[in-house]
Amino acid sequence: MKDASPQTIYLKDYTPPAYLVEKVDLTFRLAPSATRVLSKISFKPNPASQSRDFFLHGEQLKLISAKIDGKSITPEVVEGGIKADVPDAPFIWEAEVEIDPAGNTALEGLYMSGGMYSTQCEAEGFRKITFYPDRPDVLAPFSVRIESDMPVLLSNGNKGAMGDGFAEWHDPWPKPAYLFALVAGDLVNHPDTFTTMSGKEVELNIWVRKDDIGKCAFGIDALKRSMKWDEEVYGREYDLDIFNIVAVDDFNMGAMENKGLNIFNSSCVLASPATSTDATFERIEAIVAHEYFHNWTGNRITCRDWFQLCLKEGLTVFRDQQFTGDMRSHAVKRIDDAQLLRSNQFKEDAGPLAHPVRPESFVEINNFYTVTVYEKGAEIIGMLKRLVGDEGYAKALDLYFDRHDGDAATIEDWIKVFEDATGRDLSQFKLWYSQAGTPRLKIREEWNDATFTLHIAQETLPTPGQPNKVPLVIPVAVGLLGANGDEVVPTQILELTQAEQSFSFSGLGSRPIPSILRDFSAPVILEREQSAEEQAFLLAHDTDPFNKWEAGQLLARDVLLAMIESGDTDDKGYIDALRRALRDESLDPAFRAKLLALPTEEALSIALAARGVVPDPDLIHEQREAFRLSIAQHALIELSNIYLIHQVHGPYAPSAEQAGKRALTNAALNFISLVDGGAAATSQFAGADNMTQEYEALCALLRIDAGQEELLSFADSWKDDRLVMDMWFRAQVACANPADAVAIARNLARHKKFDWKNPNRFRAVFGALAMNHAGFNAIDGSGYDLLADWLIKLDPVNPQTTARVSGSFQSWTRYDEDRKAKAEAALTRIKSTPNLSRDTTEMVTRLLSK
Ligand code: B3K
Ligand code: ZN
Repeated sequence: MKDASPQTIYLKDYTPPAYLVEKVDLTFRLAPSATRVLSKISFKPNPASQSRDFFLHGEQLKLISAKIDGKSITPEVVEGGIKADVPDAPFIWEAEVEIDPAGNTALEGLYMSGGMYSTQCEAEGFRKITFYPDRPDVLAPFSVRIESDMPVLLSNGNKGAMGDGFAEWHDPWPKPAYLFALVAGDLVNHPDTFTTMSGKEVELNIWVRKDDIGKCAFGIDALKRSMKWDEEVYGREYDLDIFNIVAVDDFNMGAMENKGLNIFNSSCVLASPATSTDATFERIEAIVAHEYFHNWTGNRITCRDWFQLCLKEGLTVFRDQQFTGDMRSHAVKRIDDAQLLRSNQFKEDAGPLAHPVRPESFVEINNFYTVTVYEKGAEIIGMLKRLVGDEGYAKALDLYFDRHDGDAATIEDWIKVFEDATGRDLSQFKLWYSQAGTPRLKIREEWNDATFTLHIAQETLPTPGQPNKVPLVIPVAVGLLGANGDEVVPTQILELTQAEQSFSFSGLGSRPIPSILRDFSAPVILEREQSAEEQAFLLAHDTDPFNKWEAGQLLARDVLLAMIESGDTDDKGYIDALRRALRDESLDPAFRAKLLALPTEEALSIALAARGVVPDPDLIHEQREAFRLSIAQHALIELSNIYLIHQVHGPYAPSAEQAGKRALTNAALNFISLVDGGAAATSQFAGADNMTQEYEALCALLRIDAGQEELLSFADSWKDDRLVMDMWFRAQVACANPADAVAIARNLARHKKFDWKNPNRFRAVFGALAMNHAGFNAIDGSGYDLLADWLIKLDPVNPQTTARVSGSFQSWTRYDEDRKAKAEAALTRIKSTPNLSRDTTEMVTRLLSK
């Protein structure tokens, strides 16, 4: 069977399926290189379609036999599948195919790795399992029988008959094929139960390899908290008798929300204090929640086509963000989300990979599981909520679940429930889904006659395929502060709808200081002249935690930009302001840890490019390091105090409270290490009784070019733990001095434990290299060349991971001519590789398009 050749798919060409599926029966006779899949599928003509062409997707399948209504047929083999003549009435399709799970290194479809079988079908992997209308708008109940001598045999839905060498599963909820899953292996379970709001007891399990059984408790607890939260906050109850999670080592992404059988990258579910950092615990909590929340936003209500991906992803990310905020700190979560959006999504929006939250065309849909679709998709929902208010949002969501349960829905359906629930016209707001690029708001202030006016102009720069932009609806949360720090006008939402607009506040006794875009109320860039005094004032007095943090960031950014652009080393009062904030014990430690994070080199590079300056990665690194040293020297008292006072004593817990303290002390440790030669970090490493303290100390040492002994002892302690060894690989590249980063990555790729076919390990080295800004962008092009070599090597094995990591080149046009020429040569070399996958071809073509 031939794979589909590269072909562009357009949203505007959507047509409903010609045939619907009423019921699917599958039997799997598992064998590593020759698994047989028997399918029996009830089809009926779709009254909503004019077409009577019967086409089933299928790739890399060996057809053994096919029947229609019990009569053998020979289907016509076409590009990407088969065609057959079928009756113009309901009929039964039966087929037997053979597939090769052991040879499936792409990790899409049914594959075998580490001795177990597992699946990944989203977006279009089911067609590698059997012939089927593999599109999200074809929904059906599935019954599955697995025949194998593996001890544990799992699929979606509720348990059916089980016996020696077989297991049957039945999923009563109609679902698209992308939510199908099967797992077979020598696994053990960490069991639990959850009683739903209507009193139904649900069996819960996390299935892992024997050695990992001690790493499941946190994941199961996160699952139970997610189930409860979705009942309490969204009124959503779980709908099967059982919910299974399986941990898999070789997995292309974080996790997958298959109905009743979530499959997780083991790095996103397995945790223990000795082997996982606080950041990992938090990430696991969020991903477990995210996948669970998909049961309603994604599974019960799915997407009509893959252009609507943000319908399930944007909403589910928004829900997991709310959950994390409720479990931990809303203020810190908002800062984290804004940082991620700015560093990754704004970058995507500013480069050759920019695309709308709802793209209008694609070649390979896997290339569109992006930070734009996910995170900007979530921001759009946050804006909607701000615009219609909490009550309006709750009403709209209830209507969405009532109206669309069981549907394959669209963004139009989503917008319509908000319009119907709130009476608001959202036609202009909807442009957020179709217009790519980050809006820039230029702010001008005016003070006149006791009236303060904000003049706001919005502009979005052209992006690929979209030269002309229109004004969007932008909720700008604004509060006004008096000179003594009092809030004279509390937060209100200004609704920007035009290219230029003015908003006045009258009856004020004196000129206020505005706090604009509170809580990061919209995913936009603010462009305004603001004095260092005003920034320091807001850092000290703003009642909005996001803008308080933001003021510190802006102040630091402006100092750093001046250092980079003109060598001006005046810190403009930043260090004093920072010291005051560090001493302020009324501030949450987790929040103070955020204050201590300087803008990243990447962020500075973006900021320079936005000013029309060609960034020099080496200079950015050098100046940022110089500033870090200056902070360490001048705030040493505060940093040392913090390091002492906020140490956590007693047994480790991954709680927000303890994690906040460790985040603060470890942020301080990174500065202290610049002046104490690594003494504190060395002793922290030696005395650590949990991975957060151990790993953070190791990173602090690596950042000052020390820690070689610690690296050895770390590897020795953790050589048998895959996930910890991923961290060992990653830390060495991510924390390396940029001058050494490429050589370190090159050497690590020769290490005997560098299992490059494992996506986690590959990303640990090459994902980390791309994150080492000055290292990856080395002037001699060695970073680009090394990455290109490895992408070319990985592509035939695993196109999806290759394509994803190729995105590391997305900012190549930002730099000087030398670097550009080298990056272009590396990309061209990838593009001209014979038989390059469709995934990677699409990515490098987009990266190279000017
Ligand atoms: N829906 C999956 C991602 C599938 C990616 C396919 N390349 C995980 C998630 O977003 O929850
Ligand atoms: Zn998702």
